[in-house]
Amino acid sequence: MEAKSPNTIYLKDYKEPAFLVNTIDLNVALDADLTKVKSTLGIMRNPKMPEQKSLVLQGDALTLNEIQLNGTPLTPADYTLSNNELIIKDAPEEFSLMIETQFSPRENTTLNGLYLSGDILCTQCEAEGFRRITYFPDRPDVMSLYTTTIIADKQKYPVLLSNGNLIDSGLLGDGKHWVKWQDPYRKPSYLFALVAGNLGCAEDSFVTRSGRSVALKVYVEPGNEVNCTYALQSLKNAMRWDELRFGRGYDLDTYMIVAVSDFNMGAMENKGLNIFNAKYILANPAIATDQDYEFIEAVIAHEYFHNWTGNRVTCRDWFQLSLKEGLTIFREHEFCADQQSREVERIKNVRKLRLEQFPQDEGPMAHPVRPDSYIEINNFYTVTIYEKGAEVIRMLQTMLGRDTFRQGMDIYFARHDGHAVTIEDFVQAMEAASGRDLTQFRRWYTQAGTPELYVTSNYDSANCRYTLRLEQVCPPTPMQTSKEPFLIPVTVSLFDLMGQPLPLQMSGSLNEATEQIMEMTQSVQEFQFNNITSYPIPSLLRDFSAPVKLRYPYTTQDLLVLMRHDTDSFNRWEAVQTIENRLILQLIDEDKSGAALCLPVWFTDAFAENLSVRNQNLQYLALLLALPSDKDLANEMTIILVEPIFKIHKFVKRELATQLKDQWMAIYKEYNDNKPYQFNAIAVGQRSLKNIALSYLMANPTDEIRQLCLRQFVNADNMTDSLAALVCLSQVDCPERVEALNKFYDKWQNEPLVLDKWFAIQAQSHLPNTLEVVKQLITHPKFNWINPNRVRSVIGVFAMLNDINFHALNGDGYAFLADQIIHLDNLNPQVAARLCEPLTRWRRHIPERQALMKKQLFRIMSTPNLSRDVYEIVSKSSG
Ligand code: B3K
Ligand code: ZN
Repeated sequence: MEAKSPNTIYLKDYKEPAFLVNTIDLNVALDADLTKVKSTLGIMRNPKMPEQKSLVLQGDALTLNEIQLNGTPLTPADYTLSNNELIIKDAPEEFSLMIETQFSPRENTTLNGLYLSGDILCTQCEAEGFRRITYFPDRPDVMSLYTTTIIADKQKYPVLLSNGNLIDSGLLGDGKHWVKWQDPYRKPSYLFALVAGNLGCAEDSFVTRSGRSVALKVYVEPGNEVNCTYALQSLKNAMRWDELRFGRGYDLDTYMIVAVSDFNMGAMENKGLNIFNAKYILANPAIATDQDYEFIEAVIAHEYFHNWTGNRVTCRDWFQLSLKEGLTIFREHEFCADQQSREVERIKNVRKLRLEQFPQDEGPMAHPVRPDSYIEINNFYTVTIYEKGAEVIRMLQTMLGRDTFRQGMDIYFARHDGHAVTIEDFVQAMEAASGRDLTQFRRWYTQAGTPELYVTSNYDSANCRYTLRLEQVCPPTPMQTSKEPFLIPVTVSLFDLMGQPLPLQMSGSLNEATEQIMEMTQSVQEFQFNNITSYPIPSLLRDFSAPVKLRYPYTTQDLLVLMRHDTDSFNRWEAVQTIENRLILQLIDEDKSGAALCLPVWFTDAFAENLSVRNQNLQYLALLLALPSDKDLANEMTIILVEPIFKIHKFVKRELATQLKDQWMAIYKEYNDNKPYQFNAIAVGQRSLKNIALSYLMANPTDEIRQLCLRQFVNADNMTDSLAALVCLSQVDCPERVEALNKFYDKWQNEPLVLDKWFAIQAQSHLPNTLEVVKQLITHPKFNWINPNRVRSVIGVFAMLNDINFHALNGDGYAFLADQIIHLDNLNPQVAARLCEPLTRWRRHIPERQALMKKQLFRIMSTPNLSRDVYEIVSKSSG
């Protein structure tokens, strides 16, 4: 842990490394209590930085045993050793450096560096974990060739893995064995990995386009091999897809993945040896939901795609993080769209952006896709770097067209393979492919904040001319008070009142099409369309063509036409969302003025219309039928009114449940067909529709409906249906709820990933005693502070997904969260820092809540020995 006021790191201070490490030879004598690492570095001066003479190596929580330069031991007079650095002044031009360090993996509860997960020893080095293993220039622009020898007890650790190829192994006398791995590719230290343990292995193989056979190996706790089939299939799909879509093949003979239980995030793309949170590997219908299957496919593909976007071409420094993360999320989204349903995938991606990234852009942690500064880099693995970064890439593809974009990618790989580069290098590759000047587009990388796009229209029927006036405004964000206009691609179509698309002729263009891209470059700009012979309704920002907030004064009639006829599936869904958001906000106002609540007939009728159109993708239909969540609604309000949102949302859902009860029941019966579980788009669609019907029915539950729900819970052959029923029951105070929760616990108490769901469901309940329940849950024998999945399933879920209880006006929810953050910060700062987020959103709440939230932020702030992680978030948020 650090003392207070840690340093800020600035992009403008970037300097190339003074020394390069060509080779690193690691010798790791593993022991859970005391591991010794001998690291031999082949070092030379960076010819580009001749005037810098000191070799600076980072280290963290290490004991230095020995250091030798060209075989001669150094004495403390030859170097400076501080808490975090080992500096050798006046190092020679070229030399070999041997360093021996030691540390205890068992005591490492940060899950950063080398640590124990159960009985498995494993590593996490991104961003700065390698310095917890040995002293090293721990920065991504130092790329080296790694050879790793691992020595360990053979019985405890029969499997010993590292990056690259196994080149040798042997037995030692004292019950130990050793292996030697060599990675033929240069890599930065953040991609180093090592795993040791008693592991089972599920194997498969993949033949590349060039005819090479790659062995695929997924290592798991023995007994879990049978639950890796879907992960392996997803990996093969991802490998094939990257060959076809981007011409990228795999480059080693083996691709290894290890699943561990204790992991700070989803997974890690270490070269040739991914390490995964077991949650994103293990699946069978009884333990994993449809959503779990979707996540597994996405995360497996994401880490695989990093092999090119991240590993082969890596980042020069951590300010460039979105270079690999934004681009890889974009590739992941495209892959998932091709595997499952493009229309559903797009809606899910945009919802995540709106629910998580837009609020970040409005809060104290707002930062550009390429930040200018940070205190703790781990705090910058954000939805802005990832999701907004992906949207920025998507805009390039939209404007350049798929083929030119692909050429840009080819140029990027050809120019930079094997190097550590910048976002600027990426944009230049796109410029080279397209011949376009992307100067203004670069502002998406440097300016934070979500632009608001105000659109108005004018139809001149006499001259058949239609004009759209667009105005962009980007609110100030920390350190950036005024913004230059962005280049915003706004995809548009026009529909007549009957819903027919109109041919477009933008002035200056000869093309006639029904869809065009308006490239907005000014703060205010008009676009004219000629020969528009009937009154048009604009469908704007089609497929969500830019990460902005669109404001257009649609009438309800306009929205109903778009809901029924828009040819863009995203905007059809968007029309429904807009209708519902508006209606709920209006009912909130009416309720405030004391009027009796009543759902307008036109709305129920329109809703019922969607309910009856079932000749479409059922997963998409389920999305159409889901009301905006409390969080969606909160997003629409300047000041969030927690209780009114909760009350009116519940009212609308209950009304729709009651008035359309027969239709819901009919849907439920039609799709509750008891067919054996299958995971494919059609079956997933049927289950989503059935379960949304169930959730409406349970919004106004009779005895009979509760029994039906309980029956689904008990009889389901799969976790999706069983859990959907349990979620419904958990929101109702009834005997069936208790019965189901107990049954679930009895059945799954020894399956950690399933037990996480049991914890989460209770933490998410809207019932009024939930905070008390949550306090009990963190003292439950199965609660475990060291396991991030478990911590998130209780504390994270309560604080992030249970607004009505977390924001209780007595402030108890906030105090509870602060207590847990303070406690956890001593164990795992990365996870503790993530939990701070709900408290940082105080500006959007009513004054009473603001005061209560700030009080807790100050309390955390005044805790001695805060980690850099928590310090950064809390100090930036409490002002
Ligand atoms: N690159 C890792 C994230 C590392 C996070 C470090 N705090 C996983 C991913 O984005 O694929
Ligand atoms: Zn990633």
